[in-house]
Amino acid sequence: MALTEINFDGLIGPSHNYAGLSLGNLASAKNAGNVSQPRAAALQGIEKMRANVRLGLVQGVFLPQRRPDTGWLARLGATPEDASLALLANALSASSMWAANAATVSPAADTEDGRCHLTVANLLTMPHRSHEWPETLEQLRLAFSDESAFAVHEPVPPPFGDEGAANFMRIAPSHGEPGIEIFVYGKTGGAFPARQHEEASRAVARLHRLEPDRTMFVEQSKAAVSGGAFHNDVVAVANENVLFCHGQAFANRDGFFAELRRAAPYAEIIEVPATRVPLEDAVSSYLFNAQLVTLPAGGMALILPTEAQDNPRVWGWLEEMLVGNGPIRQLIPVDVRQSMANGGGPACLRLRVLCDPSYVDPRFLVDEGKLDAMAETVAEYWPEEIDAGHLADAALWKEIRAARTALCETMGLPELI
Ligand code: SUG
Repeated sequence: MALTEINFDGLIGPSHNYAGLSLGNLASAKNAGNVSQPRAAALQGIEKMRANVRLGLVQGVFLPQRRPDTGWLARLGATPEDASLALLANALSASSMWAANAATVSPAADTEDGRCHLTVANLLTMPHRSHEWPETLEQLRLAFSDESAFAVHEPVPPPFGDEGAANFMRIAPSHGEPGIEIFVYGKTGGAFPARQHEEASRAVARLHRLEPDRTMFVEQSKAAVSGGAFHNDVVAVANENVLFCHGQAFANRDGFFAELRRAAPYAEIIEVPATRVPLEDAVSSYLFNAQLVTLPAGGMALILPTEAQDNPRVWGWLEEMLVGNGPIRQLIPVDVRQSMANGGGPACLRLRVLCDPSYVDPRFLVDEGKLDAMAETVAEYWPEEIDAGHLADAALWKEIRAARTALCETMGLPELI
C-alpha cells in the first residue's frame, strides 16, 4: 500500500497571545503577560510549511478557529463583553495552531477495515484547549470526507483526557507497511497535570480497530512530566523504523525498548542520554519536538527549532550523531520562535497523516502559490501585536474575526461553526 506522509500545520491564528494558560508548560508560564506578534508568528509558520514543500514533502493546513469562541462562552453563561479576563483569555486562545493535538491518526496499513482512522482529541485538561474539538471535528470531516478512505471519530468522552498525536508514535518498516502503534500516557500525582489518560489511549486504539499485538501502551516518566514534558512529543519522536528519544522519556525504559525490539526487530532506537543532554536542555531547546521526515531522495531529516541550534550541548550531540552515519542524515533548523514561546515547536504545529493525498479535500493542501496567497492575507489582516493585558478590547476581537474571514476566502473554505 503506497502511503504518503502529509503534514497538516495549524496556521497560527490572529489571536495568538501569551496569557500563560498552560500549567506544566514551562515556556507558556515563562512568557505569560508578554506582548505577542501574531503576524510574525503566522508568517514563521508559513515559512516552515514552505521549507517542507521545497524539500518535496506534501503539505496541508488547518484553519485557525473562530475567536473569541462566543459559543463556548454562551454555554458558560457569558459573552465576550461580560466575561472575566481569565475566561476571555481562554475563549481567545489560538491554541488550535498546535495541530499535533488535533487528533490521533492510525494509517490504513494498521487498521482492520483498511481505512485511515482519526479520533479528534478532547483536550479536556486545559480549559483554553477544551473547546477546540467541535471545530476541529468539522475541519477533519471536511478534509477527510471520503468515507471509503477515512473514518473520523468524535472525541473520547470525559473524564479521560486525550491530547491526540502528541502522545502517539508509530514504528514500521516503511510508511505503507503495517506498524506498531505506540500510545504514551501519563499518570497524575506530580506537580503538573498528566494530560493523556491511559483509558483515553486504549479507547482510541479500540475505535481505530488496531491489532492488539501491534499496539503498545507506554507510560511517560514522572521526571519527564514534572520536567515540563507535558506531551510525549517534547521528549520523543518516531518515523518509519526510527525512534529518537531522550533517556528519561519513559517510566519503564528497559521494558519498553525490549518489547519494541521484540515486536519490531527492524526498529532503530536513537537515544540521547541525560548525561549528554540533561532533560532540562531537551525541554528548553525542544530538540525532540522535531519533524523526523523521510526525504523523497531517501534518508531522514530532523526539522527542529532554531533553539536547538542555540544550545551547544544539544547541537554538539546532534553533530556527532551525523558523523556516526545513522539514519538521520540532515538537520534543518526552522524559526518558529513565536510558537515556541508558548511551548509549541515544529512537531506540535503539525498533524501527520499517512494516506493517499488524492483522497484529501484539496482545499486543505498547499503549494507555494497558495502559501504566497496565505502570507499576503496574513500580512494584510493579522494584528501586529497583542498585549496579553489588553484582551478585553472589542476592536481587537473585530480585527481577529475579520482576519479569519479573509483567510477563509483566500483558501476557498467555508467559515464553519
Ligand atoms: O497545550 N501551549 C500548548 C502547546 C502545545 C504543544 N503541543 C505539543 N507538544 N504537541 C499547550 O500547552 C499555551 C497557551 C497559553 O499559555 O496561552 C499553550 O496552550
